Amino acid sequence: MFRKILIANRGEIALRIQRACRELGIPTVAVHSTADAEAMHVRLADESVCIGPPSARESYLNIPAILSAASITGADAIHPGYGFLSENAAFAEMVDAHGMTFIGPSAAHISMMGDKIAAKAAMASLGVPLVPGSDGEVPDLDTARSVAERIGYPVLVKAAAGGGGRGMKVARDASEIDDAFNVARTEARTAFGNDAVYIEKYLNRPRHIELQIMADSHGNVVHFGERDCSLQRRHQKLLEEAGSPAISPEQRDALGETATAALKKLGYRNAGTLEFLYQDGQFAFIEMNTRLQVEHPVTEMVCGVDLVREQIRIAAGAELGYTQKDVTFSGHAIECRITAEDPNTFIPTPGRVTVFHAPGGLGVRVDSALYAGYFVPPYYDSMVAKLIVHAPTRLEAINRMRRALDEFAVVGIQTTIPLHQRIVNDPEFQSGEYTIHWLERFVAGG
Ligand code: MV4
Repeated sequence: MFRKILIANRGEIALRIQRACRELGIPTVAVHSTADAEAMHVRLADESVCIGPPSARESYLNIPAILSAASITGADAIHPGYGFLSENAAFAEMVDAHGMTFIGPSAAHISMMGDKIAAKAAMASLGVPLVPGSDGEVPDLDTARSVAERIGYPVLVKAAAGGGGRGMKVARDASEIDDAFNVARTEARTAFGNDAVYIEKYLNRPRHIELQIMADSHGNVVHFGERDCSLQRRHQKLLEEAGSPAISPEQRDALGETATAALKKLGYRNAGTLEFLYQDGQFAFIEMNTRLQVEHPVTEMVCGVDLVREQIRIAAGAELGYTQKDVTFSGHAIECRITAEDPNTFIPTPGRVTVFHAPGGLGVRVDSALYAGYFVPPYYDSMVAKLIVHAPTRLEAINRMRRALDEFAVVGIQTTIPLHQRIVNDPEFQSGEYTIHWLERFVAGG
């Protein structure tokens, strides 16, 4: 097992990782920017190192500073959390080159999945279903036009280096393909320094469903079921559920079997999430995330597993120690991502928190680094708390979430708690029949 783990992150996820380390008896090192000197993740760590000024580029993304901090403190492993350096293959490689362990997949797998064309080619060759589309990169306009004619409009031009909604252009008919292709290409070149694009059939009303998997370095792979992440606004998730209200246990088993077999053949290691679009009873793989995800707690609640603990054990070379049939699903979990934003305009609201009272009681979990007196800095992501509930049925989980949101008191800054209350009180949300477009319309006022 590791001697000491450096956590290359901040906020609630830094606390989440510290908690897993503490339960495993592993000391932790926190790193922080000058703006985060008073942050909870620094207060709760065994040791901390200041790695730079407020801007993330000079602190949480500062690879030399983070590697130096690890080396000075004698850390032998680094957990990247999500965001920041978590999907940076060069960083993973450098951690290894410095004789430390990157808690995550190999640099080669991070880099493969970072290229959406390579990721899709790998998954297709292993029997995972894809959205109809181009066979790899679309190099020129002529190819773009013929691919679009073959699969039928509307189509979506996507950047190979994109993902998470960046660098996509829809062409509704043949009159739009030239512009979509040219604009997507130019944007991809400027945004990612890689102008490779590909084309998919545009699905008009899918759900966004993702599958959590975990693989050890001994060839064992299990899945922990799906999460429904369809409730997004501008590619920011607001609420996630496990399981999906649209998926049956049989569909979950079938998808899980295909996905785990594929990742086993790929030699993938550590935590990973396969993203699918689900429409008309069909799953289509679109991307794979090679990190721990923000919404991992809903999976933990229904499976009764500590995913961060598993990541650490696996990175240290341990075997999973169980098989797919040992993974069971119990009840329903919902997460609300609470941000320091105006709930109507979504403008960030940094400032001092004067009162912080988190809800509690049976089946309620709050992952947050807030405390009364804390100043929410303006430099980073505006998410300040994740409220997760677990209950035997979806209806009970919704009622528990309504109760927990009512109990939550944050004074001093505006938060999106009132918006979450409106969502969970809405009959359409309660019906479970929503697509990726539902929330945009809901926040726009119907
Ligand atoms: C799509 C799609 C429709 N058809 N691909 C957006 C984020 C990125 N991960 C993939 N995205 C989409 N890909 C095809 N072929 C619609 C979206 C999409 C979306 C996906 C998931 C959640 C919210 C979304 C909002 C808008 C568009």
